Amino acid sequence: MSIAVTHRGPAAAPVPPEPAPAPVNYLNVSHTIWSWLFTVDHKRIGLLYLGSISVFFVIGGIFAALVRTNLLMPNGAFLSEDAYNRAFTAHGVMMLFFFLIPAVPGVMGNFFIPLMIGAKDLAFPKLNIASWYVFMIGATFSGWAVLVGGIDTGWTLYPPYSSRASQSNVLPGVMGVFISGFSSIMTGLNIMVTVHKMRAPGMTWGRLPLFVWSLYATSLIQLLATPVVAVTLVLLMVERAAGIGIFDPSIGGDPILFQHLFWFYSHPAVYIMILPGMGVVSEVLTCFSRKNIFGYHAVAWSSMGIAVVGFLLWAHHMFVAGISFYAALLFSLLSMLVAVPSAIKVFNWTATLYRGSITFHAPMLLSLGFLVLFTVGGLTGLFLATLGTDIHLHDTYFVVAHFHFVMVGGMVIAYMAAVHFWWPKMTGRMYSDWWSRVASVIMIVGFFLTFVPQFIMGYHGMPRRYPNYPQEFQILNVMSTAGSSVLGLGYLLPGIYLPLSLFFGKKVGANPWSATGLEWTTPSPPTVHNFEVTPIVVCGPYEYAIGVDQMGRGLPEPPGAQDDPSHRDGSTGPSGPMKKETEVVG
Ligand code: HEM
Ligand SMILES: [Cu+2]
Repeated sequence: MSIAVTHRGPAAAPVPPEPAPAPVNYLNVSHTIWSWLFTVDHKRIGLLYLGSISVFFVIGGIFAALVRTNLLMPNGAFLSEDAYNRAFTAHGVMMLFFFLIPAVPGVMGNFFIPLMIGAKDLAFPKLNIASWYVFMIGATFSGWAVLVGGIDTGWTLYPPYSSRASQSNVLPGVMGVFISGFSSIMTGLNIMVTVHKMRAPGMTWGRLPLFVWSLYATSLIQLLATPVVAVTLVLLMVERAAGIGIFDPSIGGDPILFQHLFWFYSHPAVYIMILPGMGVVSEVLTCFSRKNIFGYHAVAWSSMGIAVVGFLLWAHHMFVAGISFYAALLFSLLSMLVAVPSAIKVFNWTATLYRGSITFHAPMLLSLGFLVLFTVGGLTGLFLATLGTDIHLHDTYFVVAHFHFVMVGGMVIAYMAAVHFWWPKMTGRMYSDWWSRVASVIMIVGFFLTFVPQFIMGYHGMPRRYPNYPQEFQILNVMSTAGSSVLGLGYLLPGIYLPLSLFFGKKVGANPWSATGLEWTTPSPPTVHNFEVTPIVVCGPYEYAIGVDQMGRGLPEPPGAQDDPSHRDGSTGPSGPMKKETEVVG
């Protein structure tokens, strides 16, 4: 090289400076398909989950659209009665087992737990990638069962429908759910061990972000409840394949036994579906109101309370199944009890907002939506937990509305909030602010339009799982179907602007929301091993009032601060004196 330079002599044009190579991160470190399929990086595994559950969400959504369209006409618009059964079963199985249960733990848990506690990965990286493969094998079984003819038992798989009576693909469907259960157990185990063993110095239990607490509680349920449903599903398969009477009364079995075993898992499982959402909302509400969470310990311990008490209520699904009156009384009381920790959380979130400096970006809009919709869902649970009213409401559209308020209004909205909150960290790009706000509002409005009519028709006696209904319910059904198309549009929009942001979105720095968690001290997207030096944690997770992250470093200017006159002179608020340090962080 030096020879070439002397030859050219002094007249040679200056060599243009080489463009700085893009810093190596977990995305651009390698590009082959194998580097994704055999990755043990928790961040890439999170994205594998994101891709796969998005597909299952779309499949589940298509079946929902079929069901709702069919309900436009009192005698069913186009599906046969049998096809209708298969459509709502496919909807339930795909949405619950293959979207909602893995959504936040599989995507956000995998991606963010290590980043939030200052670790380089989860405790068992290979178990982690194994969990995704097991999940995909289970999904293949159930997905295949659904696509080649379907299952007609409902997602609850009650015998005798599911034992000998059904002519549909019960075996492969159940097999898929059984297999994917192991993936849930693996993820739960991995997260629990990680939280116990891999916290950075100074990250005490009292300094854990509430998202970590909520996933810890979720993991406890995944670990302890999933084996019960696994055993139950094996018994069901044995009965169906070998004709041994376990649950089917015609061959000497006990169908109520199935219901006990099924709900012993599936009631706690509804908390697998909601606790992670509660964790997301705790992060977002504090960040966008620039306040410490109100009652940190109460919120953290109420997650554990829900996880424990959640194991004691299963038979509230069986009040009309002929259980003894005294058992029903007890399960009713215990169901009321679980509302207490849920209410504690709602109170603390609301108190966090009080006198906060609130900005309404998409994650915040969605979290506020969660706060309202989850509260309605939880309160209507109390109507169902009351023995007298449940006899009237059981198996009506009131129940359908109740659980969609908690699962969709609660968890799906919280999942959307999580995606919008952490998207810039995961991808290094920001999506369209305007479109994301529009989509958030459409999701919330569409949700109300879809499910409020269902409360009314359920209360007036329209049963669930029926393909046809008396004329008088048509108006409410048409309203609900119309609302669901608004809701569908709300989900479609992020499916467009989020992928577009990967190419056209503005590049963001380490901490675009000016948030306090350790994950925001890493570059966006994070490097392969997350932290170049192990972070040392010096304070609690939400020190917005003094404006420092968990390592005690100053926060950058929060988004929207320019519009707030109190921030302009730099004398008030955290951003003034801390601003210089910001550059070090960013
Ligand atoms: C505030 C606490 C809650 C109480 C007291 C409560 C109570 C109940 C009761 C008593 C039923 C049975 C109604 C019937 O079949 O007649 C029920 C059904 C249901 N709940 Fe809740 N619930 C609560 C929270 C939740 C949460 C957080 C979720 C999910 C994230 C959820 C999901 C469901 C589902 C999926 C069903 C229907 C299952 C089925 O039959 O297919 N609930 N709830
Ligand atoms: Cu329950």
